Amino acid sequence: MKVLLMGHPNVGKSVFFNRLTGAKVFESNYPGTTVDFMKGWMRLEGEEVELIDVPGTFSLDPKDLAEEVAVKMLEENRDSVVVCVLDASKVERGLYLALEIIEKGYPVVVALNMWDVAEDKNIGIDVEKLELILGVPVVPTTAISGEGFKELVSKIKETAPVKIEGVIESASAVSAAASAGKEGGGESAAVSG
Ligand SMILES: Nc1nc2c(ncn2[C@@H]2O[C@H](COP(=O)(O)OP(=O)(O)O)[C@@H](O)[C@H]2O)c(=O)[nH]1
Ligand SMILES: [Mg+2]
Repeated sequence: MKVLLMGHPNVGKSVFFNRLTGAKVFESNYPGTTVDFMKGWMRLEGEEVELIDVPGTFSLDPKDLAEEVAVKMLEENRDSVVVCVLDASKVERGLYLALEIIEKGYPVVVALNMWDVAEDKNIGIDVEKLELILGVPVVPTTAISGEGFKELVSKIKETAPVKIEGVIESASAVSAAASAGKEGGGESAAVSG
């Protein structure tokens, strides 16, 4: 088993990597390219597990060489758990990539990083509702302070692949409940602010 850190550029993947890995880390170029990535090891329930800081990508439909490498690394590591790092202050933008990775059948943990920034901007995210919709663990994190990391790490071995059809069904159910709630004056969107 390996752990892949994936997400858009500038969401905090490298801060995650540095916080999770020990002293032994390697920087290498992806074979045949100048695209570099970091590889290290993290402790997971007493086991040393390889952690890869995958180049940032907006989607699994690559638009440049770095994105191509990101997609290849995902495909070459079928036995991986993917920690999908999203910027909690721009959560809608990152969800598409998370859904694409879930759809490919990888076990995923979603990190809502930059939680401190989201809080400063008064962006409220209903983490439980998002978890209910996605069917995978969702953990608020602030990588620069380490907040949420203990919980995040504990979810890596717990997560399992989910069917995208299930995600679509639960999203429809939640949105139906939200419109019913609105009629009654309630507020049920997963993201507000
Ligand atoms: N406020 C805040 N800044 C963060 C957080 N995580 C990362 N950063 C900062 O965001 C920038 C991008 O982080 P980096 O790890 O290089 O992003 P990457 O491109 O995904 O690897 C850096 O300046 C980090 O210090 C966080 O949770 N909160
Ligand atoms: Mg980085």
